[in-house]
Amino acid sequence: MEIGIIGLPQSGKSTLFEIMTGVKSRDIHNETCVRGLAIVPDARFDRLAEIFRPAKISPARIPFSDVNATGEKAWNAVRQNLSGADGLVHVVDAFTAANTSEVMNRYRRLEEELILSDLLAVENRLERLSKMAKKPMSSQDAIHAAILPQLKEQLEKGKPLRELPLSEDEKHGVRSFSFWTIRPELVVVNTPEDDPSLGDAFLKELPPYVSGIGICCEIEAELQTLPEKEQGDFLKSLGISEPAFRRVIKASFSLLDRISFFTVGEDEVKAWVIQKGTKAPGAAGVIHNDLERGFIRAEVVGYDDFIACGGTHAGAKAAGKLHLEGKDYVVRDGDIINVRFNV
Ligand SMILES: Nc1nc2c(ncn2[C@@H]2O[C@H](COP(=O)(O)OP(=O)(O)OP(=O)(O)O)[C@@H](O)[C@H]2O)c(=O)[nH]1
Ligand SMILES: [Mg+2]
Repeated sequence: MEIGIIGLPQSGKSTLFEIMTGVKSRDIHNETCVRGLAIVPDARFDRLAEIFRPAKISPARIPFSDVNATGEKAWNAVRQNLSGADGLVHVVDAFTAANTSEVMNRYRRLEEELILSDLLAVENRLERLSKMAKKPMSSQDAIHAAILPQLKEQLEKGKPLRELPLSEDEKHGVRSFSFWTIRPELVVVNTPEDDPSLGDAFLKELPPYVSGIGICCEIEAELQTLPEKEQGDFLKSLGISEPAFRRVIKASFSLLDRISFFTVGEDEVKAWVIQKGTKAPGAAGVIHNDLERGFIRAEVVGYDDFIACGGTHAGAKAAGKLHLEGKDYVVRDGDIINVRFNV
């Protein structure tokens, strides 16, 4: 799981990356791609940590990648380093823009480049397929020949592939292309310090299926240099309940269809990240292979039930909210789980 940060040169990609991960990307000069983990803000996790006061806390984290390359090499570096990213954060510079249409043009410029790059890949492949039309096709060739024409049509309309209603099988069939525009994308508009309305106006003009968030990276970077108490006061003075970078991380997390479940105890309270729809043994396997191999049952209580029952397992059990679940149980976001296993 990984989120790649993309954007035109000097749009604020590294600044955003640094705020989210704490890794000073711009000070690292010998790596073209810097990776860092961002803690996923989760009020439920914080509450559980408060209740258990464990020796160790381990919140959910997601990896972000920031590509440090400029000039001619930049596009190749982005392509090489981000082809494995599952989702994209597209940073758009509004802090040097005069008006909304300028921001929109910048956003479109990169989107169009990505669409064109995907279109070239599709056309190349279709051309090679047409040249070998008389030879027997491999199953991979047949899959590509069946799916690619509709992708081509979509891209020729100037539209991203993610808007096509492709089945999971079809997506799987074209996985090896690492298409840019098939991956989920979050637009982050970097707004001017003195005029957040410019970012808001741009976000309103985006089509409804595009998700976007406004942030002023400059202010939030400054905010992080203050002691925690002063950070809170500063946010209050701006009438903001939470810094925008936290919303960017949360939205990136949801972008990938991930959810978290928790394991709790005096030793450790930990949030585990799984794909939505994962069944109990698969979730157990994220904790440890042995737990999946020797899975017997999972003791499960939903977060809200747990809190409503006084924040203890005894309370949840007495209220009939602690369930024993088997191999077919689909884990829900916020489940507190204890795996029973035998190896
Ligand atoms: N005024 C203002 N300046 C910003 C903001 N965010 C970033 N900058 C500045 O813009 C410049 C570029 O920021 P970076 O974060 O390095 O941008 P980048 O997209 O990583 O740049 P490249 O990697 O060179 O493409 C830096 O000098 C930042 O300090 C902002 O919100 N407001
Ligand atoms: Mg950079």
